[in-house]
Amino acid sequence: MNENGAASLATAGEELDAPYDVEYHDTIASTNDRARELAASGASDVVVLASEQTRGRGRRDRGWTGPSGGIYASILLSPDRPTADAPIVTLAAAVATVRACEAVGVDAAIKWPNDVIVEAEAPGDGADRDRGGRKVAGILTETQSEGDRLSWLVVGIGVNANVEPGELPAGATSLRGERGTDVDRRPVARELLEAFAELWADPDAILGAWRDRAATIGRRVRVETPDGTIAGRAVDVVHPGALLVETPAGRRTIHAGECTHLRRVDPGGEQDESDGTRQED
Ligand code: BT5
Repeated sequence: MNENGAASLATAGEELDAPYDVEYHDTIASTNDRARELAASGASDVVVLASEQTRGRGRRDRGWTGPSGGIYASILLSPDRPTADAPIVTLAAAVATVRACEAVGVDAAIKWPNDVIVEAEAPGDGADRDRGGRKVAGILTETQSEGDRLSWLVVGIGVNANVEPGELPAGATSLRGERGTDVDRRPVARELLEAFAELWADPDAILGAWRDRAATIGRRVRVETPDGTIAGRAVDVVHPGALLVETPAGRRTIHAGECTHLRRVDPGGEQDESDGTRQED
């Protein structure tokens, strides 16, 4: 299925079944930066949507490669909620992103907390064996608070849609790369925004929906946290988005960190699934 340039994405906001105004840009530095500007001017319930980003941002000052043909969306909200609840929005966005990928036939899963990946089809099978999960989308949530309440929240989602995997960092893939053909970005963007709005309206459904699409639960993981590295088996995710990891020293609750999925290569050892390419959350 081919789409006609950016035209399809440009109209994604028309008759959207979600309570947002959509501001579309063919190209922009960063949709998160624009959403923050809108927040500063008092706006809310706005989506900044773009086909290309020239200075996209990841977490912790990392960059986000944003070639033309992608879907870059930042949703600006002003929820009346405690700041501590903010991670749940990242989980909702991850679920919505998986649903959007599924809308064009790409099976994706969530790597805690903010990566959407396409997993190797069957571990141990074929050339994919050592590649592990390939990152097809990432999420960056930014907040501003007054006291312990949120003033605003921006959840930024970057989906590698009609871009060549070769234009992306190692370990990344795109919807085009997975399907072998371009996708129509309009239904992908609409599913993304509509699924997000549906989950956001029913927060109690978010954790269950996340668990159903999690690649991390049940996996051996290594998580680098501000307090050191924790390795063990990921057993669950709990409100507002913390990962529970069973370690030899007991169960740990991890609120933030860089998570690597590990796989056993022989009875005595483990190695990164990413075959030397570091994959961070
Ligand atoms: C993320 O950060 O995964 C969050 C990315 C959020 C991007 C969206 S796009 C719309 C909105 N506007 C913005 O400016 N940002 C948001 P993190 O977990 O820190 O991952 C960043 C790392 O992923 C980089 O250091 C690269 O290794 C890798 N990476 C960069 N670009 C990528 C891409 N297009 N696809 C896959 N991996 C990428």
